[in-house]
Amino acid sequence: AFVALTPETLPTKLGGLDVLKTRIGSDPSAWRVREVGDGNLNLVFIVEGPAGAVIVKQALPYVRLVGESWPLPLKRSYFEYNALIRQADRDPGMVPEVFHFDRAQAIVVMEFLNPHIILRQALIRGEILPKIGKDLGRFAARTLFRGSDLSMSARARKEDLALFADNVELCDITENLVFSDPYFEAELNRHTPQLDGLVAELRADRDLKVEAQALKHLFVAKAETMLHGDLHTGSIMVTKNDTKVIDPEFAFYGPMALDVGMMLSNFWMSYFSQRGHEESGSRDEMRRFLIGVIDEIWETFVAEFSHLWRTERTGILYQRSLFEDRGDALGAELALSRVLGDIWTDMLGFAGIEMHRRILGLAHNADFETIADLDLRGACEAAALKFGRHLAVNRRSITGLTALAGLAERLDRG
Ligand code: SR1
Ligand code: MG
Repeated sequence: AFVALTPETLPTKLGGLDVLKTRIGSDPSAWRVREVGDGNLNLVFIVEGPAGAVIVKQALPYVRLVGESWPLPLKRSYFEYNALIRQADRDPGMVPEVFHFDRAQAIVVMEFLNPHIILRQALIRGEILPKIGKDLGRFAARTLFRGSDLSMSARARKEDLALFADNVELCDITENLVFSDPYFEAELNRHTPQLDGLVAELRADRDLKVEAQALKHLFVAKAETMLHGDLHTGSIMVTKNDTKVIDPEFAFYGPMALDVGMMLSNFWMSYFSQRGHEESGSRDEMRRFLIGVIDEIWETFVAEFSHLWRTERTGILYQRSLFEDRGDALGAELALSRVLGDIWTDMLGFAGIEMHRRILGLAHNADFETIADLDLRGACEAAALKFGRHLAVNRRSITGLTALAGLAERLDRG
């Protein structure tokens, strides 16, 4: 039967595993164990010893943020494990290495990333990270392209579609928390009181609600590739020179645009929160950095996706036999433009909706939550909500990131 680990029981429970003895030290009684999980769902332990350290992550049979009243199946750990090994293959070096997986106990033992910190914390501190845009743009392109029918064999892709189709309960969280709850008075919602007027306006905004549901429609029906599924800045760890993507327990087959949109959204939210973190000096350099990162992620994504399209298109979609092999390279390029155009449009929509749910729904972002002055927090959040509404409703007519940077600046100034 499943038993939740504690720092006291962990050495006895896992001390027999050779892989851990090698990585941490042969005497489990000398291991030091700390529970450090600060996410919404799981237990996370750092286990250190004379030979090194590992992370032990264990799912709980309920949502940690809410408690036992919200049960959540342990099998999410199986999806996380399967996603991690596929991402490691599709973009080597970008996810923590997995050392051990125990399906019954919902435990993944993996590489301890040190001295990495959570990207969201780095952005709140105002740290400039020179590699982040390229690393994340490439990660998105490689994992999204290589998990799809553009690249995989039809059988392998359909088998993975079936494997991840069982991640129903985590998809259900996103379906409710991201796409529906922010737009009505759902029980677990909360928001900064200073936003009351704007929240009422958004909940009465028919165009916005239609777009949110159109995006939910894409989320549930466009089973295009294996997504990370929860690719926000709390799911990324960084040093100045290294980027790692963690926590893919929400993985499933869905629209490519979701991962890209959620990622950019969280950088935009960081941008709008900077005003709340200026106690120790201006954050103008940080603002320029964040706008630059958003550009760089998108440009790198497009460049890498295009490169893979031209060099690795081995799946059943847009076969070379219809285009390049018949001397019609232009046809393949036109198809690429169309695919990227659809990702662009939908990415903007997902980005907008993600901003709303982090300000109006259950699960908020530390970027805003750590702003103690509620008037200031409300002003930052209001700018993000308006920006998010623009992205979601006008996504089909937005032609580039430059105009969006201008709008963000105007809203940020208030
Ligand atoms: C009840 S879980 C709330 C949120 O935490 C996770 O990280 C996901 O973002 C989810 O939507
Ligand atoms: Mg998570």
